[in-house]
Amino acid sequence: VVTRPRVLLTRRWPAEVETRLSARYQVTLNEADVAMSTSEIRRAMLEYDAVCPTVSDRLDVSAFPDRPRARILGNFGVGVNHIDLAAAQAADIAVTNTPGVLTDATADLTIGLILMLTRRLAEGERELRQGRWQGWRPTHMMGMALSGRTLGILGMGRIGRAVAQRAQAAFGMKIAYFSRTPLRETELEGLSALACDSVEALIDASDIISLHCPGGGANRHLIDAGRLRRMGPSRYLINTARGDIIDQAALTDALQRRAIGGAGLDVFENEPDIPATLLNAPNAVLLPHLGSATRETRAAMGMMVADSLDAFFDGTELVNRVA
Ligand code: 8YV
Repeated sequence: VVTRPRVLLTRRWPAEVETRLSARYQVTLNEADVAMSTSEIRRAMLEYDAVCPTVSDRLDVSAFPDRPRARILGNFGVGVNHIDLAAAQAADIAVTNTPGVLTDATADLTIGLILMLTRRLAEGERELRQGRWQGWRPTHMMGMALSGRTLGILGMGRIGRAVAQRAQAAFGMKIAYFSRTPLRETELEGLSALACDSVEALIDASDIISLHCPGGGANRHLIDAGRLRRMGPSRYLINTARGDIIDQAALTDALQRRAIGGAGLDVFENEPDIPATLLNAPNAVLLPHLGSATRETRAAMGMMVADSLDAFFDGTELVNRVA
């Protein structure tokens, strides 16, 4: 008999994906659905042919044992900064991710955060629910109009462009961007956007700065105390990318001193631990990493991982390979 490859899912996945994977593989589910430790992952690397992690797992170099059984890591998500890709490469383990399928969901949520922040939606809801609303008045809880304002996109990849399209088409915003790799005209897909040649120039040109670059590596603390100071009390910062792109302690301090206009955050430096000083910071909107959280998108992400595993074990070409 041919034994079926052993696959570990480190969290519970959408039911239809678990069902599909179980038809072909010996699947082990993390029934408790709690995050696994790096040492548990290291043990799993010795027992399973495929390990499928998420952003809640830390696969640093210590997660890679000598002579692992695992041959592929099918990451549930597009961001792979929680995986030491060099260690995977050295251990000859393939790594795949899920680009594209979560672009719209993440761009939608980014727009949601922009509206929550500039129109003070969370603040207003808290006031009403807590019985503090004094009734309508002309100067009550005024926010900032988006039309004619400039949205600065840091990282003009798939998600950055989808956010820019929405902001320009739906709200009449101007777009500025900074991108490591210059974009070709065709990649802008009809968007009229100002290319900035530095993060500083992007900050200067923008009313709202939204982060859409990968985390980790050189992007760690790209938004540091100096750049927050440059933003000043009138600009807003949005992060639906990765927590470590911002120096979170410096941001918290800037928010507490009202030294920047505000921040809308879906991602954090040490999820799910959020320091109390950030939890109670004025003019911050905080969400629990919901960027890709629609039923449709999470199912599509899982199916994409399943496609990658199938291709790997069929010996066909591995699209979405990152290592
Ligand atoms: C996921 C994400 O929720 O894809 C990413 O990089 O941050 C989100 O879509 C998360 O990564 C799940 O692993």
